[in-house]
Amino acid sequence: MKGRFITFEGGEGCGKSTQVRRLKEALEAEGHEVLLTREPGGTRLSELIRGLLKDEREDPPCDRAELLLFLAARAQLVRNVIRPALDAGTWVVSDRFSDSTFAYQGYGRGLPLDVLRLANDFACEGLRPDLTVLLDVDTETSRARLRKREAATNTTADRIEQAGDAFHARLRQGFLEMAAQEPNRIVTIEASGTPDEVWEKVWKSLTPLR
Ligand code: T5A
Repeated sequence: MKGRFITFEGGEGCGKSTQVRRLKEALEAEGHEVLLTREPGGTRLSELIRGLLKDEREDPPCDRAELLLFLAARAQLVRNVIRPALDAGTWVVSDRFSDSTFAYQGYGRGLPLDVLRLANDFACEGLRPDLTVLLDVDTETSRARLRKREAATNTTADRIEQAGDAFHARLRQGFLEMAAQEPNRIVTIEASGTPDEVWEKVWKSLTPLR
């Protein structure tokens, strides 16, 4: 039997990575083989591209180059990691996937959605998630969480996190619109509560797959 493919989406600091880790543990406790991955990243090449996307400031990618770099990283991850894992019956949980491209490069940067759909389908060979958990927080909460993390880890915001509030408001709106268009695949969770409160909702949203 093929594995299930679950993705987590949302704006900056919405708490995906925190919830993804808990989900892996919970699914493994139920006896599933689980592979955790993230986008951009998850293969050597894709991690190299991740570094360029997040930190290149001397010659920052223009919007179209940014899109193509995200898609190149995704093509490599799908072909070499996600597909083989699903075929082997492993459940794959990904911290971001295609919806991030529509939200960030489409709604955020303003690239045409019809072009994005075609290019994305080509990159991921038509692979779609079985379930997408959208963690929704307002821009203020997201900024506050990131500031707190930066202070705790002595780091600074990356190139994309530094985009202005209007950009982040557009992509949030984009995620919510996509969720309204595909209610059977995308579950929206209000994620401003504590990690335990959010986890309860995340676990419940998995019921149809388990
Ligand atoms: N991108 C990505 C695109 O533009 N297009 C694409 O196609 C793709 C795939 C990736 C960047 O690339 C962009 C989106 C991103 O800008 P990234 O570093 O992977 O960069 O960034 P994020 O995916 O945004 O991941 P983050 O780690 O920054 O945020 P998370 O995963 O949402 O949040 P998390 O769990 O790390 O939590 C953030 C902080 O908040 C705390 C955590 O402890 C942590 O300090 N926290 C909470 N605090 C209070 N209450 C809660 N419920 C909390 N949950 C977590």
